[in-house]
Amino acid sequence: MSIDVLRVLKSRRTRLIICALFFGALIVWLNFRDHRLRSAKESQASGAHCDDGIGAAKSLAAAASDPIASASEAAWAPKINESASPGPAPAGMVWIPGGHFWMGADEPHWQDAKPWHRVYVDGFWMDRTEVTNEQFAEFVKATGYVTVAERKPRAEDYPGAIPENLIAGSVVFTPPQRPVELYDHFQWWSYVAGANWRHPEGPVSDIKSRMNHPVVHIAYEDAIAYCKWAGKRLPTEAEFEFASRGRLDRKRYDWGDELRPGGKTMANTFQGHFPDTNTGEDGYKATAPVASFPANGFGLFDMSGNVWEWTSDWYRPDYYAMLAARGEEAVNPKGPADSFDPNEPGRAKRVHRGGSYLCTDQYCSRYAAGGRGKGEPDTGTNHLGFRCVKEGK
Ligand SMILES: [Ca+2]
Repeated sequence: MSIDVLRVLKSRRTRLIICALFFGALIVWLNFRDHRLRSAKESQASGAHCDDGIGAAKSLAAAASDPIASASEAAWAPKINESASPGPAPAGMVWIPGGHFWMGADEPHWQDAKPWHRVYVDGFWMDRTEVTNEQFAEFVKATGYVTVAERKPRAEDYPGAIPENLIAGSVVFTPPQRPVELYDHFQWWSYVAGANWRHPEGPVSDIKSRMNHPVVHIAYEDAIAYCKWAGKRLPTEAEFEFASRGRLDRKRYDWGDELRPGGKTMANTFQGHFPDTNTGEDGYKATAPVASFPANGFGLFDMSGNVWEWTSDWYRPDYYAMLAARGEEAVNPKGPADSFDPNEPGRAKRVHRGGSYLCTDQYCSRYAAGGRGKGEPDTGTNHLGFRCVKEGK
């Protein structure tokens, strides 16, 4: 440092300017911090998506405030088809008769699940449970299939990535040791090398005692490959919601309006303080064996909770508003033509449904009926699985 520069720094005027700049920067930083905390609290209050930020680790549809557009629509009554199943049930599947229903949710902050709109779906067969580790192992044994999480990421798919960082793995829920602010998803989601369906928490874990649990760390193409092998396909989002509501009309949960009717636990969700303290009050801190909780009105298990499940629809928060704007019932809707997530623009996502063992009213209550999730097709986690459906004809 030259003598001239030191002389300037020592001058009283310069010291005053430096002090002013320092306090100015401090005020800007404090404002920024307050803004982040405020945003985090608003996000909490608005029913954040459980999966927000997962894509980074590895709601726009301001629909009409009146959820049902007109009195004549309000009088419209849902109707379950009365047709019998078209034949004997394929192994492990249940006949879902299809019909006319209201799709959506009343939750005030779920803008992407509004407005209520009229939907018709044809009847279809649906897997009674989530696909289990045992079932997925049969598929892998028969086909030699290697899941996305088991493959080394290709350099061309991650331009600019350091080659040593392209390691096979998946995103794992890794709870912090103490309470944390809920705006920072990196506090509980980690990319773990070697995590995949055989090793849900990483290389040191296995599934030997979990063969009847839902398979996890399944990317969209893995789910498609399994369903195709089984002669089935993934459900559309509308099929999933029709099936999960189990003959009920616009109830908060798949089983009614009460979370725990008569004190009974109806689904595998999160109890305690999210994300640091999971009390496992419902008997499970992570996945449960499929069908550990009561079936819904169609005889389907875990349509709410346990693991999120892939559907075949692209995600857009304004899709329901688009359907409702047509002013007519949507018949067998298959999702929008493209995807848009305002929280992570540029990342195309498919819809997840049903919520998981990590869902809690403190952070994300999307295990409630009508709750929508979303995720990039190449990304599995240890709370995401799937089940298949089959055409009725
Ligand atoms: Ca589920």
